[in-house]
Amino acid sequence: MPAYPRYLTKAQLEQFWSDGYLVLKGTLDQEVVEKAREFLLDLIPRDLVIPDHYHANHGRFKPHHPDGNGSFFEPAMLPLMQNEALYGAAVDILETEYIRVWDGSAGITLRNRAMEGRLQNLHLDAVPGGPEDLNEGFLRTGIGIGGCYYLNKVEGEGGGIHVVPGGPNRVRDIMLNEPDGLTRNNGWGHITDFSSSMEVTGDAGDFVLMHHLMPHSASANHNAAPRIAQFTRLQALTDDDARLAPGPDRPLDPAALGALTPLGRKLFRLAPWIG
Ligand SMILES: O=C(O)CCC(=O)C(=O)O
Ligand SMILES: [Fe+2]
Repeated sequence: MPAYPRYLTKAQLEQFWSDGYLVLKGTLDQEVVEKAREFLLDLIPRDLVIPDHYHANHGRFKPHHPDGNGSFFEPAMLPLMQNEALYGAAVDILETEYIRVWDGSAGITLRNRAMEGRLQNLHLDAVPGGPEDLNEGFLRTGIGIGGCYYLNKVEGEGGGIHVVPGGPNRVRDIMLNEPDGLTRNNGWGHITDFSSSMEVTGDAGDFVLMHHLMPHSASANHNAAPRIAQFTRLQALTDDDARLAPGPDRPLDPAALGALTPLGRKLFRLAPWIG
């Protein structure tokens, strides 16, 4: 009897390892979706004066804190990061219970009919640190997973994230077998090895879960509804790291600390997984 999957179906796990991504349907309750969406909409100033520290490109807005940090760990956003269904999927994919959560940034794409398709180069958000990471194990379960919650319905040409089905397996092969595997495609920030990609549509409350070797990109929104998304990433901890509790990269304020579940405390590394 194999240890995994425990939470995903066998078919979902197989699909993840062949396509490199999976849409987890209905991971969030409607009330959670609405609170998170309201929180993110409130980050767009009513007078539409966009702060210098926000990213704003081609109709896509990425709010940041004035110090340049893009993580939003406020109580309205925490149910997304300590979500049981996403954690369960991560356990099955990363093959460990000891996992940390990070990112927590947001991306809002407004209707902009001047742009077509991808708004960015196909790229990876996480790359191996060096030749020591170029092994099958790290490139499968070590590099982690990440993706976005849709907080509104995302229909075709509605700003959904673009992915390359099967991309992570092809990227892994290139990294392991080509002499320039680490550096090609501009260090994987501007991928030219693959040219076609597809938009992932979904409903409010879905999570588009991708392997970190998935070439991906934001896309243009031709529809009336904004594309409101939050990004959550998960990475396996070693057993040694699972004994430690150094806390998250960005500290949580008292209200956020009070909104954490026991699972959330471990995912944010405020409590150790072991001991
Ligand atoms: O907003 C999206 O759909 C994807 C954005 C993205 O991949 C990025 O900014 O790194
Ligand atoms: Fe990205």
